[in-house]
Amino acid sequence: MENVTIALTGNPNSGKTSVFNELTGANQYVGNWPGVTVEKKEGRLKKEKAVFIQDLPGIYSLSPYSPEEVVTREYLLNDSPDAILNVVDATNLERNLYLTTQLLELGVPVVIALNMIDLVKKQGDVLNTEKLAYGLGVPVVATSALKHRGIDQVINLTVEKAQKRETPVFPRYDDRLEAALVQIEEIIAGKVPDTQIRWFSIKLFERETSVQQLVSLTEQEDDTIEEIILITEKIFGDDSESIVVNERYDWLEKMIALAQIEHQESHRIVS
Ligand code: GDP
Ligand code: K
Ligand code: MG
Repeated sequence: MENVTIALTGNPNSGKTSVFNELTGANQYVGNWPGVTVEKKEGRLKKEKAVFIQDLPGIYSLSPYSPEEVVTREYLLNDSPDAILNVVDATNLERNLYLTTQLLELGVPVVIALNMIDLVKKQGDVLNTEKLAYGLGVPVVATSALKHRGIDQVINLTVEKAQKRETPVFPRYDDRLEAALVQIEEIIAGKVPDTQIRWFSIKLFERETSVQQLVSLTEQEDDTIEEIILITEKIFGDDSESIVVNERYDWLEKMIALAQIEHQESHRIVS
């Protein structure tokens, strides 16, 4: 088997290190507080040594504001893992899937481990993993790193997606925002990796300075992008960063509605 590298990514305390330990047989420290893993840790899949697993620092967003965000973001953008295994705390879907919206924009295959599913059950809740997978456009597997459930299934799927390099369809937002993003993409095409163009266009729309520095644009191109942003801000009556945040939450709301099912359907659900 050819080597593949899989990046474990998710919010702090979603269970990344627990999943890492399950997969690799390692014994990394699992702590019930955020920020335990600031450095990356790499291991190999127990049953298939050609699969490298990278445990990344827990983050809430792909912004460059905390050391964890910088380490994780630089790894995901520059070290090109073959797939992202996004560990999601199923008891806190909205906050966790907010990061997912950004991971889907990186041009890397994504598979979701809907972790802590034992706690969801304990609370008497049911989640429809099939509908959620349909909405997100990526596989979703209910897991419990604590009870050793779903881990084999989720890693097998992730390796499969990594081998096929099956990249997700990123979330589509309001047409008025999409129009701006398409125009920015036309300007930066060829100046950023093709697979990451969506991510770069959104970051430039947000006027993120660290990304502006990464893309070499002429002064005129810079001005054109600023014009596009200003027009869009006027249309929305909001600043560009807030526009993106609101669009992400609007999209998430629909995803969460898909996941949370009515009781009469619950007999069809496997978790
Ligand atoms: P990380 O910060 O994402 O690396 O998360 P950890 O692996 O350190 O886990 C955080 C806490 O959640 C620890 O107390 C784990 O034992 C616990 N944990 C991890 N996965 C599960 C799970 O599936 N179910 C339950 N109930 N607890 C879990
Ligand atoms: K932790
Ligand atoms: Mg950890």
